[in-house]
Amino acid sequence: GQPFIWQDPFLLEDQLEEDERMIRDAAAAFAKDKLLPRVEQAYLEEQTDPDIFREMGETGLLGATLPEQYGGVGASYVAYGLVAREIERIDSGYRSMMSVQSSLVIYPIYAFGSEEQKMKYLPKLASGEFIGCFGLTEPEAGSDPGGMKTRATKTSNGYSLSGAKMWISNAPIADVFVVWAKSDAHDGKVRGFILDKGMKGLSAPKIGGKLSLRASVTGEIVMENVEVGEDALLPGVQGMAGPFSCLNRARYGISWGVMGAAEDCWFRAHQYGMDRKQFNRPLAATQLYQKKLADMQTEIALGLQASLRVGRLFDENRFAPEMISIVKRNNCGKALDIARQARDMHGGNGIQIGYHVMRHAQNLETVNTYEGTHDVHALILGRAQTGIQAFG
Ligand code: TGC
Ligand code: FAD
Repeated sequence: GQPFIWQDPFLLEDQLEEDERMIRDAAAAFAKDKLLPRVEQAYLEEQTDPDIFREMGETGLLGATLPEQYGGVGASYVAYGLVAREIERIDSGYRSMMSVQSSLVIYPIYAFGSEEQKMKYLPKLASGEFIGCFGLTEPEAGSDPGGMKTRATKTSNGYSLSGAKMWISNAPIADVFVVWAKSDAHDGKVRGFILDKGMKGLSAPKIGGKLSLRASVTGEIVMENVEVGEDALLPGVQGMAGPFSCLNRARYGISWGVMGAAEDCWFRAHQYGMDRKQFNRPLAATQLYQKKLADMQTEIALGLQASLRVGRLFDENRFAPEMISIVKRNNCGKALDIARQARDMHGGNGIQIGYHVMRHAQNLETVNTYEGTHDVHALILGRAQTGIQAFG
């Protein structure tokens, strides 16, 4: 019979295509060589190194699903998920930098942009020469982004944008800002605009003092009558379907990413339990410790299979957003539980930066909240089952 591989209980490895494994291996090597050596200092000092974007770009990890003509490698969405898993094995903040660039900046320009916009932005975003950010959330519109106040007002040769975005990943170091605003020239419908760093009236102050996701810089986007031409408008989409179709991709990637963070916690807790002795025996020889390891293994194996299934459906263009809500919600919630358990299983050492588990647990608090909170995804699924919308 088949020997049981405890680290890969359902033989996920067998279900991947050769080119998916190659991209995954490149991401894993990059994560180990370039990200792991930096993460502790970055986290402690709340410092984001912008060079990481160029290094990710060189390795083909930004906009990997883009066709080659725009600077991508035409990878599958399964491959994209595998990249997220490898990067988040190191830190959720690094995965955030990759996801925002790939799913929230490159994707909308590719899907909804003009040919001129694509040629101007996509190759440089894919190489990491440009850093991008995505402005949807506002101080008073988080779970309900349709309640945004940012406005685009028609001018003689374009638009004037005013408003404030909050909690925006990459914003303080961004060159390119994909911003969503209600446009008076389009019946107040939400439209997407591409803004460039340095435009008059545009600023992106850093939000300091985060106790989570400290290796990824977060900021506001403040727009005070920012004047743009007609060429800043994303022509191909209007309404909330614009930002939501980007979120579908990012949320799907997150469902893989958090499993990487959870695996890192699981493997570290496993090793710690084998090495550490109390009462003259390894911690891993106790029933309670083994039960926790079994729970971690089970949830991670199930979560990865679910993400793989959604990824395959994504690649066949047969996904429904509710499928993504299931895997985003459940995998984030399980990963957070696993990281908290792993922290506990490390005893006092578990609070130290060098043991990595508490950093993951802190990061996963953010990941459980952004891109639709755990409860908001429950309400999306509740609506799909009952036909009754319980949001407002
Ligand atoms: P609702 O009435 O449901 O829909 C409004 C319009 O949008 C369309 N739509 C979608 N289209 C594609 N994909 C989806 N997933 C879609 N969901 C909705 C829908 O068809 C409709 O279109 P139309 O043409 O008929 O108008 O919208 P609602 O306003 O009632 O929405 C409620 C709710 C809760 C589902 C939604 O607002 C929601 O998902 N809230 C969570 C907000 C969120 O996820 N924010 C994320 C901000 S970005 C971020 O966090 C980046 S962090 C990334 C990182 O650093 O890694
Ligand atoms: P709220 O919507 O105020 O929610 C607070 C609580 O109330 C939550 O528990 C929520 O589940 C609950 N709640 C809300 N509505 C309901 C309801 N109807 N029924 C029951 N419970 C409800 N946004 C971007 O646009 N771009 C980014 O790049 C980005 N990056 C981020 C990076 C970080 C580090 C963080 C923390 C956030 C980021 N976000 C970004 C914003 C993120 O998407 C929002 O924080 C998230 O959508 C939740 O919105 P909120 O913070 O306003 O919380």
